[in-house]
Amino acid sequence: MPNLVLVTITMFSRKVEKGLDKHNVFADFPKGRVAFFVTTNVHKLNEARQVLAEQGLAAAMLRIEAIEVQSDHLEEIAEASVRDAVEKSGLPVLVEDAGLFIEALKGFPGPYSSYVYRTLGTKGILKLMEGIAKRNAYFHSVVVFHSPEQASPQCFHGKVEGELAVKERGNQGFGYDPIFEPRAGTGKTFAEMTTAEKNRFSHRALAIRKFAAWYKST
Ligand code: ITT
Repeated sequence: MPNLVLVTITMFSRKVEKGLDKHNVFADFPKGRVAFFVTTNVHKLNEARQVLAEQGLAAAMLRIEAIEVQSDHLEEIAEASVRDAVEKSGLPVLVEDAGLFIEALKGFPGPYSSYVYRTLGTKGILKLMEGIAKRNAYFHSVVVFHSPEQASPQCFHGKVEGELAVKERGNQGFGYDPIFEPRAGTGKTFAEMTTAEKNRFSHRALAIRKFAAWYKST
């Protein structure tokens, strides 16, 4: 296992060192077990990394072009990606698929959150919601772990209920963070919170904590 980890760190550092704060990414490597997180999103990695560190686990970003199937279910999308990532890397890996589900829009954008973010963006969502008083929404995260030794992927879910803001607020975080206020918070949007604050409430932190508990027990 240690050799495998070292080889992977070298591959990884060549690909991502430009876009990332080296200290953040590499700080936890020597601590013990490593979770290889297949993602293109540095913010997701950073959030997961902090939660995993609380549990004494290290996180490494693995940039693999894993397939993303079209489906109405986050779990199906994440499972297909994780199987593909294990096949391509030969490593035990973690994949996450998340989405924002808006009740007044019958769950839209949900599993299409990535496409909708790239096309309509947060401003487009606010436009669709203009004049709508019922603003409840939730984020759902599905974290899936799979490894070459495992028969089938293991799924962990996290959900956070909240409200859609009327205007974008805050400049931290990413994606829909400026327009989402978690109900359990103090009225701040996720983008008005530090990563540590967001991790107290977020869908991703919940799912990653469930994964960490399971991973440590295996
Ligand atoms: P991957 O490479 O891990 O797939 P991604 O950014 O495409 O990174 P997802 O498919 O899981 O991540 O997320 C779908 C979209 O939902 C994404 O484009 C984000 O804009 C948004 N999203 C996911 N999690 C979010 C969060 O915690 N806060 C705000 N927006 C989020």
